[in-house]
Amino acid sequence: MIVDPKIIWKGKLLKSDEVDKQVRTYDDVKNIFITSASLAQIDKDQIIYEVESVFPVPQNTEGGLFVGITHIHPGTVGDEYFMTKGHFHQIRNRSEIYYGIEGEGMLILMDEQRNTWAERMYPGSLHYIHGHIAHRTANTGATIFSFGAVWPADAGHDYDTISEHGFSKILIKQNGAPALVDRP
Ligand code: M6P
Ligand code: ZN
Repeated sequence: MIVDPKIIWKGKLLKSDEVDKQVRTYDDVKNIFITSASLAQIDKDQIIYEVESVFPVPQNTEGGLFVGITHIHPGTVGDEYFMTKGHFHQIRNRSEIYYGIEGEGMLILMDEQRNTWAERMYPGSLHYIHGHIAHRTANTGATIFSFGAVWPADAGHDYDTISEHGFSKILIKQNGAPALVDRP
């Protein structure tokens, strides 16, 4: 038997019978930025990023994989680039693959000792995110930054650790270029 694929992933298009779509506005994620909302001068409905995902197996299926694409809009809050919330995996040892598709960005990584570093992302760049490493992405370009992701269905997202303590470094626009600096 020969059948058509159930998922099409072509550039920044992810197509399947059921694509889950999440839209994160500034109002949804304003707390991830150090810059206070009163100084930010940014519309609360401004879209910061969108995530489209396909879940071929139920959540928490051991051995299963999920696939998704994230589109981060261009812009800054103060001098902080638009970015994702970022997370550790709930099951800490679960790894993930990120893959640059369009535009340019940065992958910000932090280990459990709070050491933070970053990798440039661009079309064709592939990033193996080891278990026990928190990950967040930022758009450092002037156009939409899109990247793909593949992660274990049972990894889960631990957002709480990040929303409590943040990453130890933040990515800011300094003289027009990205700089990773200590969180004030
Ligand atoms: C990638 C994957 C998803 C994640 C998304 C946005 O597509 O890692 O699991 O949801 O990025 O990142 P976050 O959930 O941290 O906002
Ligand atoms: Zn993840």
